[in-house]
Amino acid sequence: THCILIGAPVDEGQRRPGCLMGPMAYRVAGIAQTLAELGHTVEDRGDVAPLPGRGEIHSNPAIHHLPETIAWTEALAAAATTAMADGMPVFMGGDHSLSLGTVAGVAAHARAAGRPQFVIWLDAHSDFHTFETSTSGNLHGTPMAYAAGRPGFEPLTPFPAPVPEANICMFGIRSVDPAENAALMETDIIVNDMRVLDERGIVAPLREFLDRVHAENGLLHVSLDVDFLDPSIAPAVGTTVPGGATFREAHLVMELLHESGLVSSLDLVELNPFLDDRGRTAKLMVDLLGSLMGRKVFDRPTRSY
Ligand code: DIR
Ligand code: MN
Ligand code: MN
Ligand code: MN
Repeated sequence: THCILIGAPVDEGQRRPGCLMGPMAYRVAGIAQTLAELGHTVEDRGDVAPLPGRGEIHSNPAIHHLPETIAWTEALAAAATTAMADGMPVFMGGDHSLSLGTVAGVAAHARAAGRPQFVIWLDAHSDFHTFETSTSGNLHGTPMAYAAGRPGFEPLTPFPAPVPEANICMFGIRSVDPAENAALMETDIIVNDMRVLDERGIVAPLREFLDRVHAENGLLHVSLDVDFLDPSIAPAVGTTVPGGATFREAHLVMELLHESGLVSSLDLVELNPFLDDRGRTAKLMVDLLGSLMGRKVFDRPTRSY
């Protein structure tokens, strides 16, 4: 695979400074070497610079950094669409508001290619607020709703090619605000919250979804929020929520994604290196990427599509 590293030092989607250091932390943690050792070609396109922000204000007074977020969204969507034509983009965040742009860019590419877009959202949170429903005003809580084509994102341009609800699958969910919950109840989005993972394990629901992506010849975007992981193994995130994915669950997800051969783009988001413990969270995220890109314990015969 030709892996295209794209830094997205976005910090404006939440209130705890530090996510802007994420791209550099991934580089220091050896992200390029990890991919190269697995036999991939690697191209680091450096960090995306946002276009100039415009002076929008919003009727929801909680919303902050809207002009900056619009600027990031436009710049990242363009970078994503370009990169999709050349290889597999790996977006190194940056907080999760960067996915307003990356998912828009990959979905636009999928539409142009005539293939359905699918999204796997690995996160403690559903990120299903609109600009109108957010009470925190933190726009990292909105990208999933934007990608699903929900209204309420003015003055952002409408999502170019909304991802069908049934093509969206969340894992690890354990913090959902009331407005998000109400909106999700009205959708066909597959919400594998922690209750589902405790009852069924992570493998069965993941395979069900991957089977559909395969059957429909879809493109698959994976968005990995650090807080998907349990805080005991991944402390470097502003919004820790107890009860997250274990080390072994997380690597298993990544290995199954690799075996599927379906992943076409990836976000690594919400790493705040300022909160890290001797780089362990950055290193864990790079190791998870290693599993996603083919690292394994031994060459077991794999189920292949
Ligand atoms: C909360 C927290 N739902 C909010 N969201 C996220 O602020 O809207 N935290 N994404 O990481
Ligand atoms: Mn998130
Ligand atoms: Mn989260
Ligand atoms: Mn947050």
